[in-house]
Amino acid sequence: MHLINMDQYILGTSAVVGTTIPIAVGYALALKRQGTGRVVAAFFGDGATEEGVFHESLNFAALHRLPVLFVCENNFLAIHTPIEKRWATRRLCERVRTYGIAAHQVPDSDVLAIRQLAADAIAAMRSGVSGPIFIECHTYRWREHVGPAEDYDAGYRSRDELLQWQVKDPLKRIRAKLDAAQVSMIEAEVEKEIAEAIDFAEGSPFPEPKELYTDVFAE
Ligand SMILES: Cc1ncc(C[n+]2csc(CCOP(=O)(O)OP(=O)(O)O)c2C)c(N)n1
Repeated sequence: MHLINMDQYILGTSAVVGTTIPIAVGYALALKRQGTGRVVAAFFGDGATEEGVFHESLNFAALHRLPVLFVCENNFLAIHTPIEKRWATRRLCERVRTYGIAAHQVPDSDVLAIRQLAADAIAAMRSGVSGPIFIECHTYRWREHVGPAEDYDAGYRSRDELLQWQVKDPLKRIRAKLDAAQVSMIEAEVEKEIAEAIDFAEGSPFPEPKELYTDVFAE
């Protein structure tokens, strides 16, 4: 949360659900006016689509044909409230299309399908053939809303649901496409990166109290 790195084109995240969507649209307006040919990608959950600003942003982006790829990661949950208690219909893509935005749904976490859709969408926006494009990716949250624990005893969903999603686990499926040597190479690289990060964290001093004010105010 709160990560911003303009050098890496990361515009920032926010604790307030949905607020990154208009920021992405505003940035896309600037990019279009500057004639950069660049595209913004905005990622958000199904809960964010319930915010008024989602609809305002979609309408504005469609009207001005702004280069934004909207990616909704729909895990059917907003903290502990399942989608059937929040949406009268699940026709999210249909709602988005009424704004004049092409919308695609990927119901099975197929990462290669998502990659292809995103690549085609970005190429179409870069060449000016298309305005904004929307992708809804169905997915599932294995653990609690925030933190490492499981909460299947909290009463808002069942472990059965998890088991159905674990069958289509995208990591398992993409791993099955690689040969064993590639898998062990990737695993070794990841283990090394994690070990280095832990060493760095444990070897670093605690921050000084004055660090509280670093990057809080514009210079
Ligand atoms: C405007 C606003 N309302 C409520 C919250 C409390 N809240 C934090 S996360 C969350 C659920 C968000 O659900 P979703 O957008 O689907 O994202 P997910 O966590 O499932 O990825 C809520 C309601 C908030 N942070 N901001």
